[in-house]
Amino acid sequence: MERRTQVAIIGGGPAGLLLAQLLDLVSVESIVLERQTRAHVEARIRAGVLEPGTVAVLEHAGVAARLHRERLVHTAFNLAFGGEVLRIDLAAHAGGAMTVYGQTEITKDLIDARVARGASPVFEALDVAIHDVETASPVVTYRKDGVDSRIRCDFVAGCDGFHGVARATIPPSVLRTYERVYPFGWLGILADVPPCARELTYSNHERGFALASMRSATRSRYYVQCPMGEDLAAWPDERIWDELALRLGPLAAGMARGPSIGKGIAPLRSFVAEPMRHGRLFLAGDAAHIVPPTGAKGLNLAVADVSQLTAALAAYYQGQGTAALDSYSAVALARVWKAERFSWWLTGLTHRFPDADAFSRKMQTAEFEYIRQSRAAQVVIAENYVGLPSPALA
Ligand code: RFL
Ligand code: PHB
Repeated sequence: MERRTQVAIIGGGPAGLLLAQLLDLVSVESIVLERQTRAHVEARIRAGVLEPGTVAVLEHAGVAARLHRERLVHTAFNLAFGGEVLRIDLAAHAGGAMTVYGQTEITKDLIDARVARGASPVFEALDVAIHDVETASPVVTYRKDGVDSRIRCDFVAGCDGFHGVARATIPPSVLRTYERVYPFGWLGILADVPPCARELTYSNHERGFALASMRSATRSRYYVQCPMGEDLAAWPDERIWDELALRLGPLAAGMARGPSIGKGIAPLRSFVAEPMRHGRLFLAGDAAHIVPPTGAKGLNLAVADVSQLTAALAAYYQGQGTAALDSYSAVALARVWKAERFSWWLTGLTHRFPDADAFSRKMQTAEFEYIRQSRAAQVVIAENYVGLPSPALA
């Protein structure tokens, strides 16, 4: 079977689904190919904290009604270090607030919106392969239910995450990658218990980093730093709760414990692929870049990428030429590298590195002390956390 569309989108995560939804609004046709089942995509537990700019894009896309009903708005978060807690006031220092609303819920809202428009993603699309992106007429092939299919298109959007096929389509001679793998991971637990505090706390403790987060007034999300390659079986719920109690200290005094409804270990990595475009293939989201979750930037970057890509494709189809498509990679990378820097820096401040010597520890302490005393330093953190302005999206 052969079909034709304007943009073939590989990956039905938040980047791919939102791109399809935004393209609809500018009358550009697309087809989303997703390897997993709908149930699998809707069950993945990932991000939880959205920048104001991300919320604005979701509003524009017409998928923010439930978000507005159910979200929590946070005007500050806490940094804890050596028993001291410092509140970073996002409203006072950056005039903004973060939205707490799970990526899982955004994904469900986006799939519902696509289905309502009669444009459901193709789930369980296997063996997706991208061909001829250096020509004016790329082709994407895949197999579903044992049937081989082809999509002829004008452009391909690679929104298939870090382990997808899109980035691997770009010849190694063209692609340059930059990477830092951290010697630890985050062990996350989700539980239907009220959060221990109203705001998020990132804690640097001698036993390792801990994060107290949430999804709602009745659902908590916590993380603890664990060694790389750790076995989840070594972490029964009680061990995680005990570790959180130690690492969060007095903040966890009122921490309610309960059975986990989701648990997993995520490695920490910084990664950027340059350029984010090859011929008629455009990469967006985790397919092009990964940040350690410490700055809560991954999903926000994915949303910024597809928002920019939509504007560039709309300009092309409205007869304004290829200038915005041609500058997509450079403009996106300028934004990406700043988020990479912030995520890397906040990871360095808040985690215990196994190879850290006494000097490195003193540097961490001095840095925290400086932030505590300096309004300017707090402003820097706040403006990065709520998201730097992105002129291309204005
Ligand atoms: P995704 O979500 O990985 O989606 C990619 C989709 O592509 C599909 N796919 C394929 N489909 C067809 N053919 C193939 N060959 C395919 N290969 C893959 C996959 O099944 C999937 O459905 O990438 P996307 O859309 O770019 O979205 C990126 C975000 O998911 C990611 O950046 C965030 O989750 C990162 N992140 C956070 N970001 C934030 O902004 N704020 C946070 O608070 C935050 N916390 C987190 C996070 C990520 C975490 N983990 C698990 C890595 C916390 C954690 C623990
Ligand atoms: C989350 O709630 O999952 C979360 C919050 C803040 C982060 C990362 C993850 O920096």
